[in-house]
Amino acid sequence: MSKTALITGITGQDGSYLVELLLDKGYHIHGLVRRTSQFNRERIDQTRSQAAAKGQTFELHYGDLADASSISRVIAKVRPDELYNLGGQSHVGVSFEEPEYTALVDALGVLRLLESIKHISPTTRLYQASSSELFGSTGGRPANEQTPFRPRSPYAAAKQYAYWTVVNYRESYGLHASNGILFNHESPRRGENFVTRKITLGMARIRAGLEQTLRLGNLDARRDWGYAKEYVELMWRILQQQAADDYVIATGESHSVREFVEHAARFAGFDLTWEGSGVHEVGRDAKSGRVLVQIDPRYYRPAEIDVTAADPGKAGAKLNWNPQVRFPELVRIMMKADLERLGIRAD
Ligand code: NAP
Ligand code: F7E
Repeated sequence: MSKTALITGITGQDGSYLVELLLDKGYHIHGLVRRTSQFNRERIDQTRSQAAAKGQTFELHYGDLADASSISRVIAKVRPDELYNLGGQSHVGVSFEEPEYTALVDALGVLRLLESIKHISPTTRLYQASSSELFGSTGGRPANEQTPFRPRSPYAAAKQYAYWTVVNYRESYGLHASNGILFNHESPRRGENFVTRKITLGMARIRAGLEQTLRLGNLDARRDWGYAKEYVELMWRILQQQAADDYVIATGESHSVREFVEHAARFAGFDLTWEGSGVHEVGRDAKSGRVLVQIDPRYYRPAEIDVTAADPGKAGAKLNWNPQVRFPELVRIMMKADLERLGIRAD
């Protein structure tokens, strides 16, 4: 018999890939969506039409992670076999500007889901979108499931509350609730104010003559970047395990923002060279002499994580995790998509 999944954050990057995966597996899909002044369902519109054409269930329900009554109403109605909590204020930089809202949604949101599951639908399995931000700065040492947490942003502090609440409800009430501690994962569907997408979109727009320069913050931050489309498969695998547990998901390789810019620029047809230092550093196209990249201190954060590094060994052994898309291929996929969106053929 087909299973039923409820997804919060279904309109986001990860939600949109997860829904495609679960529909392929024959799931009935329900998604929680916020009321917005304009529809923002571009990432799932096509999938929804395809599901309708095949007669597959794909229903959206208004609700908000900040609104407990909407959550319990939807859980009581859907009684999902699996609940994927991908919703939330996901921008670390913005969490310094909106710390209270971030806590309300990212920390207390999962508490509301767990309370509803406990009372209404205790056999529902819950996946919580935890984050590598929990680890803070590990000095370049690869973090695994045993590494202590040291959050460095309101976002990370909220995610830490959520993480431990999931563990606590598992241990106290026997719920099947798991944390996927995912390192950064990107795609052509990534929000435009995350650094990877900002770079690929910016380079494509410069190439198309729509913009002059790309303004960035800390070029030397390093991240373990993987491909979102691959990572959602792991969310599903985590919920198929007999026992609920917590897993680090990452590629095991870290690269700098600077390297990302260099790869993206090359793909867009530029030959980038760096000059100067600090806020005066610029990236110049050696062929034309044009400045393509400038530093804007507005994008520096009050507290930065200089390097994230991961040891995804447990997921490798238990979930058969073996990432296929590595850094250069990820940049290529994103750059190609953004160039093609602007009508520029890219190979
Ligand atoms: P995203 O693209 O920013 O999507 C976030 C989703 O959450 C959107 O659907 C958004 O709805 C929804 N949302 C925001 N506030 C909400 C609220 N108050 N109530 C209900 N829904 C709300 O994020 P993502 O990259 O897909 O990430 C998915 C989850 O994984 C997030 O929780 C994020 O913090 C976490 N995470 C992401 C990464 C990563 O690298 N991508 C790594 C680790 C963890 P709207 O469309 O209406 O804005
Ligand atoms: O920043 C630096 C910035 O905003 C990456 C979220 O999905 O992954 C994501 O959080 C790095 C940081 O992602 C700009 O300072 C430089 O060091 O793309 P980001 P993030 O903060 O790593 C984690 C795992 C999550 O859980 C989050 O939900 O890039 N950086 N210049 C910049 N960052 C941005 N956004 N914009 C810049 O102009």
